[in-house]
Amino acid sequence: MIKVYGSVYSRASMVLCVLETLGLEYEYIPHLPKGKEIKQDEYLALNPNGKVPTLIDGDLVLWETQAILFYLVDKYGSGELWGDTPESRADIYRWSLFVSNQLETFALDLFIQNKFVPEDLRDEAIILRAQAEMDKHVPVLDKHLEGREFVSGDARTVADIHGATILSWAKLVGYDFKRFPNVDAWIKRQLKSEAQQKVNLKA
Ligand SMILES: N[C@@H](CCC(=O)N[C@@H](CS)C(=O)NCC(=O)O)C(=O)O
Repeated sequence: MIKVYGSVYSRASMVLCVLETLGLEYEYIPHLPKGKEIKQDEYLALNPNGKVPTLIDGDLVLWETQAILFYLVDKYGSGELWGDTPESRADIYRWSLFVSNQLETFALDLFIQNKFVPEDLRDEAIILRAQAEMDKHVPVLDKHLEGREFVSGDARTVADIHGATILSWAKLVGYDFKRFPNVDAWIKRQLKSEAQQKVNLKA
């Protein structure tokens, strides 16, 4: 059976959300990002980075969230959450990689600074840079999402689960998405999805 090491409070939530959407059976093995077990030899033998998530499927041991997500929909999606042509898959890769390359670091910086760093120790330079980068790139997504429910094609794909989850980190700590209503609504749709609700119950 597929095994997922990680935590609902980590990037593993995206993997769990894809598994739930596809209705696959899996074993969830809770490992917290701050936990000791991900730095121990047994886990490092699976993922030498000492980070979550890690997926095991038969002989395959896979780390890096996007690689796991793309693997799952390619192998088990039967078209669901995935594209059926090179062009449609390229578009899914494009929007997912756009979020990870242009926005992920900054959404995470905002989340960490505001959630985990005491107010008097927050790094204003990191926060201002993160806000500026978000303000630069989120409008591209907002314009693209005008009149669209999904970021790629006309059905939910792995790019919606991945992208909207990452941007939700910034939303959780008050980044003002009201200026970008299409993105705001897109994130809300992801957070309310049935699969995401099932993932939340594992917390
Ligand atoms: N690029 C990696 C990043 C993995 C990552 O940073 N995971 C975090 C949790 S979301 C973690 O395990 N942090 C623990 C640490 O860095 O010590 C991926 O997408 O899988």
